[in-house]
Amino acid sequence: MGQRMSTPTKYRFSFGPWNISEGADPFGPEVRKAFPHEKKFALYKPMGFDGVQFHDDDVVPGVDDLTPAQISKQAAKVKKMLDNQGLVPEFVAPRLWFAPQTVDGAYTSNSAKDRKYALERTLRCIDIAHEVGSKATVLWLAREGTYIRESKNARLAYERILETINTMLDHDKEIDVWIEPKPNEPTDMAYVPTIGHAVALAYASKEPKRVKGLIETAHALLAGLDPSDEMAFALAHDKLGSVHLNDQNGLKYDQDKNFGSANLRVAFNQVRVLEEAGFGSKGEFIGLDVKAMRTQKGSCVTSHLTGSRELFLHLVDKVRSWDQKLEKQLVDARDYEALELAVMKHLMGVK
Ligand code: GLO
Ligand code: MG
Repeated sequence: MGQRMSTPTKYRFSFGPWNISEGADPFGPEVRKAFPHEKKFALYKPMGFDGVQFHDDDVVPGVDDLTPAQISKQAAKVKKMLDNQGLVPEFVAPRLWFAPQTVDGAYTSNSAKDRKYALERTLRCIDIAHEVGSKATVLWLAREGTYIRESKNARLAYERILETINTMLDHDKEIDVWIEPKPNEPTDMAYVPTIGHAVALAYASKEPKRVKGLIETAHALLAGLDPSDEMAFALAHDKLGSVHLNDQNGLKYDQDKNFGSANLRVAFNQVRVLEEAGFGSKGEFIGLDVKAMRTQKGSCVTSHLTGSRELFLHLVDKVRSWDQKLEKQLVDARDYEALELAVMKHLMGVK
């Protein structure tokens, strides 16, 4: 697997308040009692998490209807709450998929008025990130795509996304932009479906160093790609801002399953690639984006989060205890059949 880092990384973990959900899905309502955000913050540390991922309206509910002064006051309140708990706001992402103005996309909407809304909301989001003490904003380009190919001009759409990124970079020099690619859902075909697209946008932007990617396991799998290769590509370009570790059982709706639960070996390889590159040693978080099963009882269910974190740490042990000499020997001999069996036995704990 190449060189091992000399000092083992002490991993820090993050998740977003939306990861503690009430179990609604497109076919049925909530099945668990809602749990207020403020109460969620108190859960992080005891669960072994230090970072909070935010949407802009997780920090400032009803952001569209508030004045800049009101927004700033609420963001300061949340900052204090985080400081009190010793928590770090990892990023703040504009929620550009909820409002009526974003039905046909945000930056790529065919309506100039709606594109203006999207840009203004994004710049407010950057202000919120700044106020709350975060260094990054995330663009999950939820509705930047189409249901039918003829409805938008894709070339123009990519130009509009790039123009937006440049405006964001100008707006606040201290906030970096991380793009979270996803190939589909809620649209049929999304723009920026892979990390390759995101990295190309980064290099095309006016400040390539400040534009990175956030890779989610399930999104890479939905694109038919291997998440560890996607991560390796970003790492090779120093463009991995963060990760959303979870899992996905085949090509269906975005499942956000527990990390490693569907593809243990694929999960092992993600940890292997992150470890080898020393990801996390500069303070990067291991972010989770996992959804509790709707069947799970109780108010405020969190075992999907603690379980995914625990699984990650077990896989770190597996990566660190992997026999690299044997790997080298088998690679040199080009005996990949033996290498495969050795990996599987290692994962199963069989000698
Ligand atoms: C949905 C995305 C979403 C984002 C979040 C942060 O498929 O994974 O959960 O990660 O909104 O931008
Ligand atoms: Mg995600």
